[in-house]
Amino acid sequence: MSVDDIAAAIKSMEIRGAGRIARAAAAAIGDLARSREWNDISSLMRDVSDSKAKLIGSRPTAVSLLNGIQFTLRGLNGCTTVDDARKLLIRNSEEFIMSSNMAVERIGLIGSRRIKDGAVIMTHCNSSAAIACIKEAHRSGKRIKVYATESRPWRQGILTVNELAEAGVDVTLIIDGAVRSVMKYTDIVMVGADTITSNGAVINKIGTSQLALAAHEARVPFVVCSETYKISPQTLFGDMVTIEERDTSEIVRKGEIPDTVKVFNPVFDSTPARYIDGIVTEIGIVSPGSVYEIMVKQFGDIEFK
Ligand code: RI2
Repeated sequence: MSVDDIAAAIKSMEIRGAGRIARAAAAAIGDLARSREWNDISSLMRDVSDSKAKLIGSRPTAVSLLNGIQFTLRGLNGCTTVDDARKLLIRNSEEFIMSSNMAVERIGLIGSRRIKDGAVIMTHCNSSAAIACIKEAHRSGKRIKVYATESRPWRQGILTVNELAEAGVDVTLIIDGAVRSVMKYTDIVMVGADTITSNGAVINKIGTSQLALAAHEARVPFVVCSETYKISPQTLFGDMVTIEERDTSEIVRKGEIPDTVKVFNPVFDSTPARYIDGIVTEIGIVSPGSVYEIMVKQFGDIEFK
C-alpha cells in the first residue's frame, strides 16, 4: 500500500491501535523506499518529508505514530546518496516493526506475572499489549476471568472479546457504564496506552480515566501495558497532547436529534500518574514516576521536532 493509502486507512480507523498504526506507518515508508525511483537525494528527502507529514496528520494523539516514523528516519540527514538513504529507510523500517512486535511479546510475558491464578481482570477498548498479558497468563495455566468494556462508539471491545474467546479465555462483555459496578468483582485492571507523558500520565481510549478512578476507589491495582516508544518526549518541553475529536456521526445518526443539539466526541482521555500502579513495558514494570529516565535513555539520539 502507498503512503496515501496507509494514511487514509489510519484516519478511517481501518488500521487502528497505537502499536499497529506505528508499524503501518514505518512499513509505508519502507515500501516507499523500496518502490520509488529518485534522481537525486533532495527529491528523496522531499518525498520522505511529505510522507511523514501525511502519516503524522492521519491521527493526532498516539505518539507511537510519530515515534515509529522518527525511528524509521533516524540517520537520514547523514545520507548523501539515494542508494544509502534507500537502504537506511528499508533497514530502519524493518527494525522498528520487528522490535515493536517483540516488545508486545515481552510485555505479555512480563505483565502476565502480575496476574495471579484465579484473578479477575478488567480491560478497556482493544489493546494488543494488554491482551498479550492476559493471553500469556491464560496460556501459562492460570484460571482467569476477564471483563472487557464495549468501548463506545467504535465498540473495539467486540474485537477484544472475540480475540480472548478464540484463545479460550473466560471473557464477559460489559457496557462502559457498568465499569464502577463491576469493579467490585475485579482484582486488576489492565489497559493499553496511546501516549505516555513525561510526568507519567497515560493517554488512552476515552473512558480509561473512569476505570482508573473506579479502581482507585475500590483499591484495585490499575496497570498500563505499553511499549516504551509510546512515551512522548515533546511533553517534557510543555507540549500538550492533542486529544483527537472525531466526527459526530460516530455517536448519532443524522436526524436522530435536533440540529440545535451539539455533540462532542473526544477519542482519548488522560489518566494522571497518581492513579497508575505500574506500567508494564518491554524493559520491565516501571512506576509512572520513572518515565522521565526511560525517556532520556530510549530517545537520547532521536531528533524530535
Ligand atoms: P495497542 C487504541 O487506540 C486504544 O486506545 C488502545 O488502548 C491503544 O490504542 C493501545 O493499543 P485506537 O487506535 O498499541 O483504537 O496496545 O483509537 O494495541
